[in-house]
Amino acid sequence: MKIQKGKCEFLMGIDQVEQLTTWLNEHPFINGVAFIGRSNVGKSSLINSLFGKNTARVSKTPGRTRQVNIFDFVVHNPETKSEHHFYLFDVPGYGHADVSKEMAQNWQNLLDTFFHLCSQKVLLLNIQDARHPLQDPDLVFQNYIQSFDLETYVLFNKVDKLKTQSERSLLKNKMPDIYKNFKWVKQIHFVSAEKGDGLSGVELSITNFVMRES
Ligand SMILES: Nc1nc2c(ncn2[C@@H]2O[C@H](COP(=O)(O)OP(=O)(O)OP(=O)(O)O)[C@@H](O)[C@H]2O)c(=O)[nH]1
Ligand SMILES: [Mg+2]
Repeated sequence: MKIQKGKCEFLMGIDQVEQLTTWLNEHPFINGVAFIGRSNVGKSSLINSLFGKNTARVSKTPGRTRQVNIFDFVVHNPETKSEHHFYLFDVPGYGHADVSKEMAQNWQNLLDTFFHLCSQKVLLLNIQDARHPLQDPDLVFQNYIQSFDLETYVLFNKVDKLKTQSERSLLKNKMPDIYKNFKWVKQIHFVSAEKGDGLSGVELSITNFVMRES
């Protein structure tokens, strides 16, 4: 089973709560995946690496993805030679301190709407930074998200930035804490959107999930 790279299509970006409510109410049982994580952690980069080069916009400045971006993606099943369509969501990053109160509130409202109304058959991929695991905004998000009962996998991105031995052993030492903390999470992956590390495993997990739920 393979994600058909280059066949992922942008459907729309929604930044209004009312519009998001309407869209989600009209699509109650859809299958798909949602990428969520701190601003600048590499959600859009991961989407591009997994679904095709120019799918999502990658930012130089944090906080660029201000809307819920919705895409259609295709999984090819070589056994049956069939193609299956699913939804992909690029959800705006949380925990960005550098925005106005009003904007932060709008983000929170969008996130609340998204998680309250999104189909139970959507897999949540929570992206975190491999250099800074278990940061405050991630812990807050984790407490928040657990009540929604969505299947969640955590991806630690930017492992390519762990260059020195001491950086790598810092992460290694935190592993027992990480696994203890993420008992409620079904899978943990260590990846690099830039170098491609770990992405074939993530692709397999995504295709397994969406095909199982469809
Ligand atoms: N070294 C390295 N840099 C990365 C990796 N993934 C993303 N980046 C860089 O991190 C920055 C932010 O990436 P984005 O993909 O825009 O992050 P985002 O989470 O979508 O950010 P927002 O949309 O603002 O929430 C960009 O400069 C990327 O090039 C990675 O695996 N390794
Ligand atoms: Mg983004």
